[in-house]
Amino acid sequence: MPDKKTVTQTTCPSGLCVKQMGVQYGTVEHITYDSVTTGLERGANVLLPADYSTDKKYAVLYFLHGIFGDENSLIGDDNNKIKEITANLVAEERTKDMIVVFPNMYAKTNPDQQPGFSAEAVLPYDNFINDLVNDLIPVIENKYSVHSDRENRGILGFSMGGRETLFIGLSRPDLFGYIGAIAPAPGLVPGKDNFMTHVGQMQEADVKYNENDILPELLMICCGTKDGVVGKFPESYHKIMTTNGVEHLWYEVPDADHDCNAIKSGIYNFLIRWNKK
Ligand code: FER
Repeated sequence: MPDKKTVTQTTCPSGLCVKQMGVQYGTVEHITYDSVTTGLERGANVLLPADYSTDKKYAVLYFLHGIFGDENSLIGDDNNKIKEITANLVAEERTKDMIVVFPNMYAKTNPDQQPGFSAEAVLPYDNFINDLVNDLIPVIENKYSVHSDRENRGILGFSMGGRETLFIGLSRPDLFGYIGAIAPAPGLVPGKDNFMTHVGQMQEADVKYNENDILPELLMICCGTKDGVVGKFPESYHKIMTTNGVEHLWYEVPDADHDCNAIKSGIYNFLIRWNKK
């Protein structure tokens, strides 16, 4: 079983990123749902395995996009190899049978609002936790044949999605047993970068679980060594967690920028640790 404390394979093996003979790859369907949280109809994409069957129950991975993205960003970019890596790892029985949900993370209540680098413009991202918990998860669990326990509910995010993944994962360990942040963006805690000043979703001292919280099975953070967008912010989250005694897995992806190489590595290392028990 892959180690939950160290990473030995920092890049996604290339064989997992190509179509293999005898393996079938999933299909994507677009859904819409009425979001009470936002008062708007919202969209999501769902990657179903090729042999999806209501005779079985699947784990669910929620995969959150970066800033300015939407439900099409991650799965619509073939460089991320999401269909390939997921189906190949399932075929090798190295991860769970799963569906992957790609939400639109900009949970705005004003239809005219646009994302950007200001405190006000990022607020809808911070509101996504409410849409996810109260609207999207119930819709997914009603519509698809899926498990609904925390061991079978994972959350993974890239950049802005990584930051929200950490926020959601720290806030709701009762809901998510597996949590992964790929190159998480600044702003989880107060800080400043070239783009803006961040008030912080929480204080550094609160980047931890409460005494009575159930702890995640996996809390992973990774980042490319050449990330030119979020730089050392992911490492700073690792350091804060270490200071606060939060058990987690931190690793760097050699030579990766803020790009698909970090994403593929993160998917791979997350999924091989989210395996059958
Ligand atoms: C920031 C730097 C990076 C920030 C967001 C990002 C909201 C997100 C980047 C991405 O999603 O790719 O200061 O502030």
